[in-house]
Amino acid sequence: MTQNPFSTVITPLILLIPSIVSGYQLHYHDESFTPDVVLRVAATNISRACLDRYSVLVNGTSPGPELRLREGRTYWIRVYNDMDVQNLTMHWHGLSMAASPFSDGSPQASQWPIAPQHFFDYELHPDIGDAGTYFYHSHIGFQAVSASGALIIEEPEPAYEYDGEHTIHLSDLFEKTDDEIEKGLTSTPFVWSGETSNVLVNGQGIPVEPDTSSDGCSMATFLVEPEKVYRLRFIGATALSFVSLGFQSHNNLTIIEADGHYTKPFEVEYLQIGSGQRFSVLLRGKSQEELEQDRANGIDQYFLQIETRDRPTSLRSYAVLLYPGGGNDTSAMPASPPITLPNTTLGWLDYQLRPLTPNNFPTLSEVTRRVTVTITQIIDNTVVTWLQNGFPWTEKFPPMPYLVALYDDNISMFPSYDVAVAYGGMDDSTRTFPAKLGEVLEIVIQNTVEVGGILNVHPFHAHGAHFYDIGSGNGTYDLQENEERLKGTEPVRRDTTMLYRYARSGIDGAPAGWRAWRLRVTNAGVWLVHCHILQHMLMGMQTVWVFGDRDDVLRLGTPSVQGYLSYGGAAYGNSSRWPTCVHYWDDD
Ligand SMILES: *[C@@H]1O[C@H](CO)[C@@H](O)[C@H](O)[C@H]1NC(C)=O
Ligand SMILES: *[C@@H]1O[C@H](CO)[C@@H](O)[C@H](O)[C@H]1NC(C)=O
Ligand SMILES: *[C@@H]1O[C@H](CO)[C@@H](O)[C@H](O)[C@H]1NC(C)=O
Ligand SMILES: *[C@@H]1O[C@H](CO)[C@@H](O)[C@H](O)[C@H]1NC(C)=O
Ligand SMILES: *[C@@H]1O[C@H](CO)[C@@H](O)[C@H](O)[C@H]1NC(C)=O
Ligand SMILES: *[C@@H]1O[C@H](CO)[C@@H](O)[C@H](O)[C@H]1NC(C)=O
Ligand SMILES: *[C@@H]1O[C@H](CO)[C@@H](O)[C@H](O)[C@H]1NC(C)=O
Ligand SMILES: *[C@@H]1O[C@H](CO)[C@@H](O)[C@H](O)[C@H]1NC(C)=O
Ligand SMILES: *[C@@H]1O[C@H](CO)[C@@H](O)[C@H](O)[C@H]1NC(C)=O
Ligand SMILES: [Cu+2]
Repeated sequence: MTQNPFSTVITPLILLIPSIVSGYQLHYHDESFTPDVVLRVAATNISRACLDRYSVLVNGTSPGPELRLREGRTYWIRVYNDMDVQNLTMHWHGLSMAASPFSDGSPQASQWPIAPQHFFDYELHPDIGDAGTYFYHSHIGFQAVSASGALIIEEPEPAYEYDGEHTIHLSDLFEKTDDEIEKGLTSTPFVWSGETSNVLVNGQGIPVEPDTSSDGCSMATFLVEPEKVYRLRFIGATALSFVSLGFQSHNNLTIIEADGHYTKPFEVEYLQIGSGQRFSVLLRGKSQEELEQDRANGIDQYFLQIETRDRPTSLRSYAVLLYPGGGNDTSAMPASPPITLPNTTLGWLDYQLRPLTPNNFPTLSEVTRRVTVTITQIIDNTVVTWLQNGFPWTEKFPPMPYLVALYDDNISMFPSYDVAVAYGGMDDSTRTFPAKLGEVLEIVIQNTVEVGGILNVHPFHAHGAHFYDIGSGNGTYDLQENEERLKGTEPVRRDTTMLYRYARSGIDGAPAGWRAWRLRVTNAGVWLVHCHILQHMLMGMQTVWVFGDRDDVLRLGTPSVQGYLSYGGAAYGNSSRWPTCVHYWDDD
């Protein structure tokens, strides 16, 4: 990998000096252009928790470097695909209103993937009010199991006071490679990925199997000082795992943020985090007296205990909370689990969190349309596929990204709103859910029992908008009943919430639990709504939503976007070509 791929003089084929097209500036990002952040993505062998695995890494580590951006300004993030074979995109998880039209990082939805040995300049603009906890991750195949990192949006004055903070990034560690997992899940015979072998904290951990050598690996540590208040930013960057977690002897955790939005303080003893979810909690360090008392009883450090839920077996892993002058043993798990975490997960926080400031929750009378997304499963020649309203969606489905097709005037890929409305929300031929700007949707994700009578949980994530979460329940969604439950509550805006399983088994195809959201449709574009479990995504559990009609979506004007319309097009740089990019927010 060369540090400076641009050592030779380059003559672009088409010289595109800043020009204004439809009000947007087109810029040639040559050496005079300095991105705010550079990320280099490569695939290599890496040992984590004493397991060697060929993994896609951002800047050589997993998680990749933590990014800290400020709200209210524009950033250019240059992402290099230094891999030889694999495609890449980078998604800014939760920054739904902050990505310029081609910058959301969803392959075959908002952009062509970044071809091997190419790079792409993402333009982000976190708005005032977006301050919070996010993460970035690849959106291709199974890459996000390792290719992810914390993305923190900072504000001048946080809404809560604290003395310090720690980021707690959770990820899974699979023994099989991405390639083996992808092939197994998508070809005949179907082969499951296997279960996670560890839940890592900031990429660290020790083997969960006690007979495995843990030479050279250790648990993550978090240093806290007595009586100081810390903001702990939890990031659910797991591929599969839905975890419950809590701290030994520190059971007053105050939730202050969920998925990038502040909440009123809400005290809990433990957290549940599904793939894609984030929470900030305040934790106060013990007093000097309490620490001394504990030390007299032989306790000089405290474990963060993490347990997976709703899988065939529960896996337990740890990190360590340290105090100055206390113990610092990061190589051995406790002889027995220091805390007991509830083994049920149903309905956690539902109807309970409140927004810190009024958030314009749409009442039932404002709802213009209800769309039910019914999830079913089929098995065909051993291959297991998830369907939404009868169809799967994966990045392999559309021949080109929808946004590209729309700019290319390819009418066959533009959804018919009328067809969709007539058939329950989805236009079958494009497999998209269109909505008009100004609509207030109620989206119900309705689960059904899988083939063989089993059930799974699904963390559902929305790109493009934060929805108002209006709860979940068993069986089939009942509007009147839920409206009763919503009385006196103030739903918060989230981007990932859980579809629980209310039983371990049932009758194939029977309704088996729902999750409901309300959504003000304001952000024109092409957006994915999908289960955040990477395996399920590969098995078809994704949907595409098109917000706005043609003119709303095509915000940039056709001539200016040419470089975005082909795989490896002029908006994508490589070692002999600088990219030409539309500046959506940046007007310099
Ligand atoms: C990632 O690595 C590149 C070069 O290796 C470096 O220039 C860049 O600053 C790094 N990015 C971050 C966020 O640390
Ligand atoms: C990674 O490790 C595997 C198994 O040990 C080995 O076959 C492979 O060549 C290694 N790949 C690289 C890029 O080092
Ligand atoms: C990369 O993406 C292009 C465009 O979608 C596709 O044709 C190609 O097969 C992909 N390559 C791999 C290795 O998946
Ligand atoms: C829990 O912590 C919060 C914030 O530090 C504090 O306001 C509250 O009084 C504590 N609750 C208990 C029961 O100690
Ligand atoms: C704990 O030990 C590790 C490794 O020995 C060291 O890097 C770290 O600074 C220590 N931390 C504290 C708080 O003592
Ligand atoms: C939940 O945990 C308790 C012990 O803590 C155990 O007795 C019970 O069987 C568990 N329930 C399930 C459904 O696993
Ligand atoms: C338009 O999209 C369809 C897929 O829906 C594709 O088969 C066709 O080749 C595209 N046409 C053009 C001109 O790109
Ligand atoms: C959910 O409904 C199913 C089917 O009626 C029932 O078997 C199951 O016990 C219910 N689960 C809960 C937690 O109530
Ligand atoms: C860079 O992209 C241009 C245009 O697609 C292509 O002609 C050239 O071969 C590419 N260079 C490399 C090193 O891939
Ligand atoms: Cu799922």
